[in-house]
Amino acid sequence: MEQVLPPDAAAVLGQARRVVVFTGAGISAESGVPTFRDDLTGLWARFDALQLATPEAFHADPDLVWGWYEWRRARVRRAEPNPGHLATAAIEALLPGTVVITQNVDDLHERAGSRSPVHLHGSLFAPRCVAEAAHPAPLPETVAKPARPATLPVTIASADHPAALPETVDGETADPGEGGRVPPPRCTRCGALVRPGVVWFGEALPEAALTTAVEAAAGCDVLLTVGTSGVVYPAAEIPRIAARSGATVIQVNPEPTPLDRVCAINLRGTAAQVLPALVA
Ligand code: BV8
Repeated sequence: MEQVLPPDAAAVLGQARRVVVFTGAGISAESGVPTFRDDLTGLWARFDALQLATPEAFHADPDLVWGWYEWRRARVRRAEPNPGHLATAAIEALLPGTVVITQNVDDLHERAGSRSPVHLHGSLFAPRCVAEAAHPAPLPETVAKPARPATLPVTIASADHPAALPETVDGETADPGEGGRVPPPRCTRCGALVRPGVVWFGEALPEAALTTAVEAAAGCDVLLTVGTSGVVYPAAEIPRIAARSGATVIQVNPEPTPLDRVCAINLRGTAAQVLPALVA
């Protein structure tokens, strides 16, 4: 059935009652945070991000992968939220009940004022012990000191594994630059390696986050999909679930994506240009 395009995205949003904003790496691009499809630079230019963001890569070369995440954390710490993030927070303020769902592992939505974005792929700022699942019981008395002072940029407490990780040393990110391999710190509880608190390819998404996202997509009347190529699953199902549930899906992306065909409105522009116009 030929989609009858609603008159205007801002009007559609203005009449919406339950909105979901679904974001990908593109919303952070204008903050200077590279997307997954940008060419990697420096040491990592030899790799595809899809290769580095895997448990196998970390197992094979923890220093390389940890260094990549330190470099990314440093990039995010130096970045500022852009008008796309700020407009997303403005939509939440205008339409209470708006759910922000992000594939991104940066904290730019939070720093723009979004209250509790649903992180489907975890966070750069929540490293955790690789053996976390192995510590359901009270922790062993012996506490292995990290092999060397942690260079971790943030307080890395993990709810399931409290006080298991080295404290912040200097609060600053140890930016390894373009070519830095950085040995990951050790868990102060069990001595195992600390890993990035993100969901790697081949790993399951956090169940609660995915359930919240699916329920929000199935129950919204408008879903804004912003800055995602729509090819990473199961996250890429979220806009499709909204469309199947009868929501109006509006895409903001300068490029065509596989999501074009499920979108009632395709706004060919960048997040920082288009989103503020939607809430003006
Ligand atoms: C899993 C964290 C199973 C790490 C990331 C079908 C069903 C289920 C799984 C699969 C499936 N088919 C294939 C799979 C496997 C795989 C997958 O989807 N592979 C892809 C490559 C085909 N999925 C998985 O492995 C998932 N896990 O399935 O586990 C399982 C189940 C039970 C038990 C055990 C196992 C896990 C996927 C999560 C991977 N982790 N991130 C990290 O960040 O380091 S995904 C990673 O890609 C990022 O999170 C990123 O956000 C995400 C998606 O990319 P995008 O956000 O879309 O970014 P991208 O660069 O691609 O595109 C940017 C877009 O922005 C572009 O369109 C561009 O035009 C646009 N843009 C650029 N500038 C702007 C802009 N838009 C607006 N404004 C701008 N200025």
